[in-house]
Amino acid sequence: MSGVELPDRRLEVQHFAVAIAAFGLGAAMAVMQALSRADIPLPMRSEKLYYLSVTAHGVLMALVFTTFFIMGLGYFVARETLGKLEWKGLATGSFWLALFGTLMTTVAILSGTSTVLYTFYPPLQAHWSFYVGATLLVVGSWGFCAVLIRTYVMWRKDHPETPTPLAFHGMLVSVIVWILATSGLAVEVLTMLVPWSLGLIKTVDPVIARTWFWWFGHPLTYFWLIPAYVVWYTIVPRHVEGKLFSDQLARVVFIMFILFSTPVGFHHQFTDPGIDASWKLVHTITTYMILFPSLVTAFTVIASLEVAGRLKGKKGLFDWIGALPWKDPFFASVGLAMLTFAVGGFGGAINAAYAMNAMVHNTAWIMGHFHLTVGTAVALTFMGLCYWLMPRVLGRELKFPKLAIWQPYLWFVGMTIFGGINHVVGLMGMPRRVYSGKFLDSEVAKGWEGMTLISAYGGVILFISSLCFLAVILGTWLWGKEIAPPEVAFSEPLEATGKAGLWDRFGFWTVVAVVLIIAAYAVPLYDLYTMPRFESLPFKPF
Ligand code: HAS
Ligand code: CU
Repeated sequence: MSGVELPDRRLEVQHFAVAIAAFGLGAAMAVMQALSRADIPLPMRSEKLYYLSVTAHGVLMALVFTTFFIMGLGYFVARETLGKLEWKGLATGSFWLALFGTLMTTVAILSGTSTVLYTFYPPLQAHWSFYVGATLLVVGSWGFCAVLIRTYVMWRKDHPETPTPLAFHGMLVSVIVWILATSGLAVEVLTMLVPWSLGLIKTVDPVIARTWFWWFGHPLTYFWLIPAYVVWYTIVPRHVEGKLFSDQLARVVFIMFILFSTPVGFHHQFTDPGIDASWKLVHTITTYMILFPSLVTAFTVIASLEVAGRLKGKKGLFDWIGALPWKDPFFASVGLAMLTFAVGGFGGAINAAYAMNAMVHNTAWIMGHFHLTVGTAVALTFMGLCYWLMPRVLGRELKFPKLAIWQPYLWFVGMTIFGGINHVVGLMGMPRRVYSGKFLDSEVAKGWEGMTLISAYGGVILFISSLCFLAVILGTWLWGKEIAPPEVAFSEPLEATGKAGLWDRFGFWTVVAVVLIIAAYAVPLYDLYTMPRFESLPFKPF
């Protein structure tokens, strides 16, 4: 024992542990899926098992790994920047509730009764415990939101003039986006899916359910992304011995996410009937608004990295790039996540264009898109952050440092192959969510058959990368040498912000966001509920 007294981090560690366990399980399923799509004969390979696995993979990675990781990070940032956490009992209770819900949903999936994929679109119907478990996970996450808001309100009372510490500013925005998003999910699950799965109502309307789902589904992606941006803005510049290029720009970016994350859901429903084209256009315009803060982020983070190089004396046009610590596992993860996001984000702009969306919707392209965005920009940032967090939170030196440095590069290569190929075969017409790339031996499938094999190789590289990550995490946790935890320090901006101002008025921006959501959704939802509709009975293919 090094004799260093560590602060109590049980809450954060519990959250990270659940997140990483979900990641490990999700990764094991992913590699089987990639091989199955390439028609490699696996033992017990079947359609039933494939779709069960895709459901588990999507739920564990996209909903469980992310949510628990973000909650853990939120508590960590709150404690480090505001000095303490209020309502700790609620935080602990919410953790157990969310974990209970997660287990309930996972058991429902693994039992084979809830093969509905991570979007759980009706008329596919799951066992009621799938929906109730997911609800408990969300209710648990609301407890987390309440704790962060309460902590902020109490801190603000004592610091009326201080600008919100930027890292917390970002996490609070993520919380607000989550509350706005999950309000739509609550309507879908509580008024439609739960009563339907319990047999209290016989039918549901798939388009109305999808509309509520995408009210939730798009801001969900920013609930994942914003914490990654918190890392890019407030931890990385400091870590590479640079400075944040502009504190003000970062604050504006986060506030724009409150405003424009939610009123955009129809860009997932361009091909859905019953929604007037003019409303799809409105959501397209807001979608292009929400591209803007990411473009600003690209500018600010690149400028901050350049500042780091300049401070080290680099004077050339690009030599500052080589001066960045590419052999440091944390920086390499984030740097590669950023590079990948430049491509994934560009793909997002293509998806958002009505005419181009028609070419890529429901094809493998979409899989490619979200594996570059959530699967790399976000997930690789979170994995890299673990390398930064573990010495600070556990007071242990990273075990297997060589594996830690290889891991992000393997992920990057694996995902470039997997994501790249899926973009290409998507353009050739390969649908998403298919069990076999042969697609019932159809003629058109011959064009992409060999390529699904290459994408499966990408999947195997990703799996090896996941194993490296898990080995470093477990090794460090169990056997890492005890050290005095390094300092937790956030980036300094080139120019400090003076006093709290417009960008700290979170309540006001939330009200504006609610007005925008009502403007984007009230009329189309009214139309959907009042036009003659055809509801559907449940459908269980397996
Ligand atoms: Fe998306 C579908 C549009 C971003 C996730 N998206 C999905 C789905 C998921 C998802 C999961 O308009 C599938 C849902 C399903 O199952 O059906 N997406 C966008 C747009 C953006 C976008 C406009 N998506 C994301 C992010 C996600 C995510 C972020 C997760 C985290 N997406 C769509 C649309 C669909 C869609 C349609 C529906 C398609 C359909 O038909 O089904 C934008 O937010 C993207 C903005 C990003 C940028 C990139 C900025 C670059 C940065 C990095 C800079 C650093 C560099 C390197 C270059 C403009 C910030 C630095 C240099 C060094 C030296 C290191
Ligand atoms: Cu979206």
